[in-house]
Amino acid sequence: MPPIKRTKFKLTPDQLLEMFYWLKLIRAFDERLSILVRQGKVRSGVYSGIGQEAIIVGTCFGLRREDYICPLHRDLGSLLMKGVEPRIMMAQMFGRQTGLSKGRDSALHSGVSELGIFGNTSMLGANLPVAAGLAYTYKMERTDNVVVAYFGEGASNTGDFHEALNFAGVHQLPVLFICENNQYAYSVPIEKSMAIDDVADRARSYGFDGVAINGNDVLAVYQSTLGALARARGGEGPTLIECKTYRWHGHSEHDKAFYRTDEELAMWKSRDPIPTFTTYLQARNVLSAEKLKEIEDRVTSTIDDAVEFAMNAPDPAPQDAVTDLYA
Ligand SMILES: Cc1ncc(C[n+]2csc(CCOP(=O)(O)OP(=O)(O)O)c2C)c(N)n1
Repeated sequence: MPPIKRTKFKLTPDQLLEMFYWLKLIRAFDERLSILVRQGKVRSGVYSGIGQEAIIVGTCFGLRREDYICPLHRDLGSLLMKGVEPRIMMAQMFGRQTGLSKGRDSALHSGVSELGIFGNTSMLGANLPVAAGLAYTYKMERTDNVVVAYFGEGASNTGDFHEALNFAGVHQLPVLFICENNQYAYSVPIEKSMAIDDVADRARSYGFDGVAINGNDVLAVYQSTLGALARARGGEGPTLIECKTYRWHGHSEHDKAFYRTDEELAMWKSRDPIPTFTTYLQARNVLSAEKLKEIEDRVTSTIDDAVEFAMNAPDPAPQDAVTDLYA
């Protein structure tokens, strides 16, 4: 199979700044959630995506509203980028009546069909056959919409992953499989769960391409995504993009991650996607000191507003517990 061709792209300064805003917003959202958990204000499970933001921004930036995403527990940022208001997302995390699921489930399973967001499933890998099914629908409907499904390297060891990729390969479906390889599945390091180095290699068994890229480089992620989107929209089938990254926090906020070393964490923090992109923008005179302050202020006020909204939002009413259970 020939290697995937590099996709040329050009982003305007405004688009680059928009990417930067999203990186900062998603980071700030997760950071605030982490504090709220420690304060006992958010009691839902929180699975921080800090350190992995470039994957979400790079993959969501080129999407249309009609494209579907199938996010996982660490991908709250993808819901924001797909159009969920930060206030509503925060109310969801607080389990409020004004949240996406109206306070009736664990905060992580909400979907929004009008925005093209499939609700996360708890069973690892189980979102992938659903993604393939959605892509099959798009193919049957002869639209050029695409499905983007996220999963960890741990989930790539489940049967559902292999069935989904096989089905997508056989039917040449318009789906992007985005692996967020953050080196650990809970406490299990990748070398204890896989006998190969790259999850991307698994795609070839199912008749399509896989690439392994630097998941902390937002432009590299965007570039690979653009190519994969073009192939999917053009009827050329799926792509697996493995984004190598690292999660800075434990598996969830209650996990102190004693199974890894301080040196390892420090090494990955030195590859933080945000300063890398900041330097890139400053070197090209896209991000002035004033613009940086403006974006940081906007991020802070958006998060403050979201928290205030969520803190003051009503709890769900007991009598609504079973509303909407049946279609
Ligand atoms: C089928 C299944 N097995 C085990 C679990 C428990 N579990 C939840 S998250 C997780 C680790 C996930 O690792 P990975 O897929 O690499 O994603 P990450 O959390 O690192 O982003 C495990 C083992 C589960 N939810 N589903």
